[in-house]
Amino acid sequence: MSTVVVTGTQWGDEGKGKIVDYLAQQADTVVRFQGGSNAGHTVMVDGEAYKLRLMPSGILFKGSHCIVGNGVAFDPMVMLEEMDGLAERGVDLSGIRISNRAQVVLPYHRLMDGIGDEARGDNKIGTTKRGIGPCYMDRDNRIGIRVCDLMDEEEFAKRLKENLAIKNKELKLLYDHEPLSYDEILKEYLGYAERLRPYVCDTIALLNDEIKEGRKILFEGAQATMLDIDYGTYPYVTASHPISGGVGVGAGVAPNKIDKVVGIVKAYCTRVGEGPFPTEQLNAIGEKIREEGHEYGVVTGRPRRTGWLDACVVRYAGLISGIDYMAVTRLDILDNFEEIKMCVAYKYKGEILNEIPASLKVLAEVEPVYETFEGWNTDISKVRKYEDLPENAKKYLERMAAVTGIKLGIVSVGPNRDETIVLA
Ligand code: 2SA
Ligand code: GDP
Ligand code: MG
Repeated sequence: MSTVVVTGTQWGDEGKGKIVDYLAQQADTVVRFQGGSNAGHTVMVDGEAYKLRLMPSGILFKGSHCIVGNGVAFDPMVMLEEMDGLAERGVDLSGIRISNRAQVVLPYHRLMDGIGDEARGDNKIGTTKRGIGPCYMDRDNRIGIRVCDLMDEEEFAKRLKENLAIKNKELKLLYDHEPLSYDEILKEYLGYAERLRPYVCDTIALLNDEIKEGRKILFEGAQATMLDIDYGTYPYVTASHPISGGVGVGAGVAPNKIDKVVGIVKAYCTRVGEGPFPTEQLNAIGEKIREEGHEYGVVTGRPRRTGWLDACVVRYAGLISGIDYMAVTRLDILDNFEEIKMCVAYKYKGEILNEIPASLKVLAEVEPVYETFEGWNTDISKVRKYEDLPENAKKYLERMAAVTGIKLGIVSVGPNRDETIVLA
């Protein structure tokens, strides 16, 4: 391994945090390249849960560099909260590096995300309300405030004044909301700036130097392919690029510098927020998956929607991200099912579709073509070798590899580091 990208293949929460933490054992540096505090990655170490949002999941390894790349919507308040929580638990924070080009999330972004999404009524996206969409909107509108601006008191004060004048007008006009206080935000953010200053640097130069030196770098995707702003179920998507190509724009590392791409595949499917989900099970099976898997949002606590594995979606992710091998997670959650289904194709108006339809109207109406597998009805959490998995579990995995066209590399059978099977 020298440069590896980890990307989610479904609608997020596949267990990327666990696999990043597992792979980070051999990495020198772990990098976030998109998204922000909307991510929720739970990492278990020695039975203790660490819930990370903005912080790269490699933080639990002493000495590793943890980079927040330029493509991240950076919320200094959340970052400091996380840093304080981790420091209290004895985690070494000295490896953190924050890009001076990352866009800063401000209070008006969080506020507008919340009221803006609710105001869409039936068309709401169901965002995490962490201000991610509005922050990227300001970037694209070329009025965003970057970390380098936050580090320059005069520049920050000027830009905040200009932006807040616009935002307060919008808040009043669109939502009849009272204005936010310039003085309060200025004071709050200058306080953050002082605390964060030692960690801020040009991460593009740093990363490219590290690559030249042959250091091992892990790029940690948040969210997933089907939530990608261009490749996902638009408009029910996040505002960034979780696909492997996101590394180029979000970390300043060229495509020819990437050695491997790992796709994380949950053994079934979940989704939080609105939007089509062809294999969703709005029935007792869906409830059983949710309860066995404790499928609730890490950031918001929202119950996740649940359903069978959609191999069409994983195949699509493989294509877009150039996935070299997959890490299948949470196979143990299916331990107590008599029957397990896998969607291997979509049918629309009686015809088999070869591609994931762009039109959400079509996607909402496709009929999943299922294959049914016998369950294994065994506790697999203690299995450490592929050959020791029950035959029915292997049949399920091998069919998954065949339908998606992606090699099987890792099988995860529990949240802890050691509950991991690596295929030779
Ligand atoms: P946003 O806030 O603008 O990114 O929301 C847009 C859509 O993206 C979805 N999204 C997510 N889906 C799954 N997990 C996410 N992270 C948290 C977690 C979510 C939580 O790990 O559990 O705690 O609820 C995540 N982040 C964004 C979101 O649901 C919208 O559909
Ligand atoms: P992420 O957003 O992709 O990092 O995933 P989340 O952390 O939001 O959700 C995945 C959850 O599954 C976390 O609570 C992990 O600790 C847990 N997890 C990861 N892999 C496994 C596994 O193989 N088995 C079980 N039972 N839990 C797992
Ligand atoms: Mg998550």
